[in-house]
Amino acid sequence: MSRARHSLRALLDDPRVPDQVRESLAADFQQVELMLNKLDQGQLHIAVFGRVSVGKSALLNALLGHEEFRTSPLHGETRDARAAAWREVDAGGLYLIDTPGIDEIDGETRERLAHEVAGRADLVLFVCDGDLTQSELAALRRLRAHQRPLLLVLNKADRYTREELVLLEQTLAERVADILPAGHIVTAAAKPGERLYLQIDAEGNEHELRRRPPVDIALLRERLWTIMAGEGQTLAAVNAGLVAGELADQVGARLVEVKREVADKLVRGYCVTKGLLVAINPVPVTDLFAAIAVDVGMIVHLSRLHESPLTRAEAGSLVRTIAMQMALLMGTVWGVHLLSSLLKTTSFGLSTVLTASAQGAVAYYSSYVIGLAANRYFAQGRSWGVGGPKRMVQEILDDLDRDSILAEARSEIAARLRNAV
Ligand SMILES: Nc1nc2c(ncn2[C@@H]2O[C@H](COP(=O)(O)OP(=O)(O)O)[C@@H](O)[C@H]2O)c(=O)[nH]1
Ligand SMILES: [Mg+2]
Repeated sequence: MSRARHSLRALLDDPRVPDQVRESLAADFQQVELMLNKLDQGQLHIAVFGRVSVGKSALLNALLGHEEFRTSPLHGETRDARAAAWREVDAGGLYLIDTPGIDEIDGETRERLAHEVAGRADLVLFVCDGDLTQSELAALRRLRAHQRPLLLVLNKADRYTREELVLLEQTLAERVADILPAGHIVTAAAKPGERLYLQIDAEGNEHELRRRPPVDIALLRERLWTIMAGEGQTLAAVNAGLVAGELADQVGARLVEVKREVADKLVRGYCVTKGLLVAINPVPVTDLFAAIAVDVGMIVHLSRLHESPLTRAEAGSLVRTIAMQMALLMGTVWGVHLLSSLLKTTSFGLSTVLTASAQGAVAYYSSYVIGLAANRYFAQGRSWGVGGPKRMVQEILDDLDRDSILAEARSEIAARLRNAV
């Protein structure tokens, strides 16, 4: 119980969860908060689930002892999930949750609701009123997959004779044999309909009488009491732990994704800086030094993002390793870089901006490759992988559409230059 609570709390307070992720998971986090409150207050939730008109609302009313939820022979009386405290059992801690029928709302909403109900409920009463349909079986399987404790309630028992009921129970037990453990089926009559009875009086005259058979939820009530008293809090804690686990997986996946996005933005930012630096700087040789300084800064920044911080010296040697492979693999581009760097001093004129941005674009491109390679290196836990740095740089170069990146870099740098002048 306290383990579950701790893991939930830890997740909520984890400073590594970026605001962006926190926002996109806001709904889930809210569920965690609810779950925490539930645990703190020792709350337990029992939810009904099932097709429309099987008597879900009626069943909860019967348990509560009053007409809390609206029931109707018409479709769609219950529109969303609602809760009521079941005080008879526990003063304030136990809630009964009514839900719409799984066939009275559209597919997407149904999935969401199923997920919500399954996520919140500590026990699900899957209600049916006869043999199970394919869609009921599918829904039952889905709940089971959520590892939710389930009871199958066969309601409207008053509509069957004793013999029919025995047979029906057997059929149901076989159908759900692979979904539910034995003994998880309970019969009930939440709101029996009127029946016609024949009464013969003292004179031997027949009278027709309309009577309602008595409500019969004794089995279900007894079952619920036992479960709640015996394992209620354990169920709640297990449930909270499961939700926390699911959430941790989701957060983990989102973190990886966001990290990739942030890293890409970061790399591009440095690329533009470097491109601009190279384009603007009038002294050609210092271009290269300044450019390397930018790359080193980028690597240090990336290493922090990956929570594996490097010193500038270490980052410098990483840049050298990658740049060396690049030089070997694409000597011509580096040649152009140097050449254009030399050319720049002599090409002052109308086309300065264009020439400068062309050189800047090359610088941008080389930084981009360095950034991608470093990123991969960090993502792999500071490893180049089996083929070493050469293979990695080769793969990155092969994957990149050089011309479009150069064009993009050029227009971006030219735009900034124009703004700057
Ligand atoms: N014969 C009989 N009818 C029932 C029983 N429980 C509910 N009903 C009727 O079934 C209809 C649907 O009930 P409701 O609770 O609104 O179903 P829900 O859509 O599952 O919430 C209503 O007309 C109820 O009176 C029962 O145990 N026996
Ligand atoms: Mg209802």
